[in-house]
Amino acid sequence: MDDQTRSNLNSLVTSLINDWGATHGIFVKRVSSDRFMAVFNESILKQLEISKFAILDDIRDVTSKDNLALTLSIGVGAGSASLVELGSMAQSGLDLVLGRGGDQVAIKHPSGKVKFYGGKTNPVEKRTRVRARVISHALRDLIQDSDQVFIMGHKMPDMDSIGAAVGVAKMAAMNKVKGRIVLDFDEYDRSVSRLMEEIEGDADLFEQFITPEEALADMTDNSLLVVVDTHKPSMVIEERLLQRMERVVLIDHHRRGEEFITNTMLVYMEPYASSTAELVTELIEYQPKHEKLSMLEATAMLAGIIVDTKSFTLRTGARTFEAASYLRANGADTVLVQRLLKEDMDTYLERARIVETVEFVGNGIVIAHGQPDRVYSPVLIAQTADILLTMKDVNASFVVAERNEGGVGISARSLGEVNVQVIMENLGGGGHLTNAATQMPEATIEEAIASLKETISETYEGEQTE
Ligand SMILES: [Mn+2]
Repeated sequence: MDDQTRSNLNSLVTSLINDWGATHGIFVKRVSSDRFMAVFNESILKQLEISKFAILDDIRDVTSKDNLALTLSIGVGAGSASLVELGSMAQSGLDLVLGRGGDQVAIKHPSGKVKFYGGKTNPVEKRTRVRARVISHALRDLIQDSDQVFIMGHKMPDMDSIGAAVGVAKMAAMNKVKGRIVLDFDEYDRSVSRLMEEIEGDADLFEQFITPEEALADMTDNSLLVVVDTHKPSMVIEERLLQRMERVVLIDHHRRGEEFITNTMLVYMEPYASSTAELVTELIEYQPKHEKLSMLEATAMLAGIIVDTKSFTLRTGARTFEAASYLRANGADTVLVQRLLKEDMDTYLERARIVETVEFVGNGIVIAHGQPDRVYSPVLIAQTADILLTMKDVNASFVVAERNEGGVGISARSLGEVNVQVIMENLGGGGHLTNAATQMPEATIEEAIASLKETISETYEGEQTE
């Protein structure tokens, strides 16, 4: 931007933040062009929490009037008498918030507890090709230093998880190292089982899939573990593998939650990407090309992108199409993807029955629920929430249903105006701004709906007082 605009914006932001400090009795000091330091006490923090950090909205709204939407991200350290500890908690809170897409506040306590506020904007695409190349080369070096590469996705793997794993296995092959995909052969949904049937027909590809037990037996100190499509230790297929392997790489597109795989050698987290398969496709483009992708490998990766974007409608950026184009050029079969994703009549009817229970609770928010004493798969619940979102006048959807493990689960979706992540976090869960979930092991459907309604109205109470 030109100098004049720049300096106007600069003084606008500075005066907004200084006024905010003066109103609340906070000491504020600018420490660099885009950073401020603020000192205040617990009772001021309480006030700020009651106001839900309205300063976030002020900065965003005022600057967006000039088409220069700036967002503020705040990390707070609290609950300790040590200034050193407060400082480092504030910094790590800020890192966390920026990793989640910014426009938020994280308040960290010494107990490790974190409270989040805000987060009303969707992250803007700002990752660069340079970073993809740097990561790809770093990963190539790690692969070449390994005797074998194990790849592991999340429990109940979906197309994205399997597609990304197949892509990473290919990357290992491109570097002449053996790649092996860890899979629990009893645990996946129907579309993945159709993909696995196709893969069984391709002996070279199928022999790369192994059970968690085989992986535990075969791993050495020199092996590399690549975790794809999740960053939560409790979500991976075999947690012991994670604990025992020293060399771990993480590739994921989910917004960062509190629970996080630590001790990694390389982390590639891009909440701006549509899917892990998209990220892995870009990484493959920068690998040595001794080996071409096979039709089935390219198709599995494309299926991952298609499922995670709902056929290129959600979270789709220019680079999603570029990755899809690369896969198509390398033989991905779109008709086969369509066949893998076909659904059966029972599932369709099951979802329709849940949709029938829909209730509007205001602000374009709807709640639907499964039948009591009936267990539904988490995938079906999530799909139903997606479908509700395609209906007219719906901005956000919540589906409540009983879970296999007992208690109930809630799956939440939003078009972006309603932050379902914060609502689900208040009920003990997590996720993205537009896609979140929680589990309530002790609740019945009725109780869960009651607490959900309460949380939703609390969220809106705060908005109206502003
Ligand atoms: Mn995914």
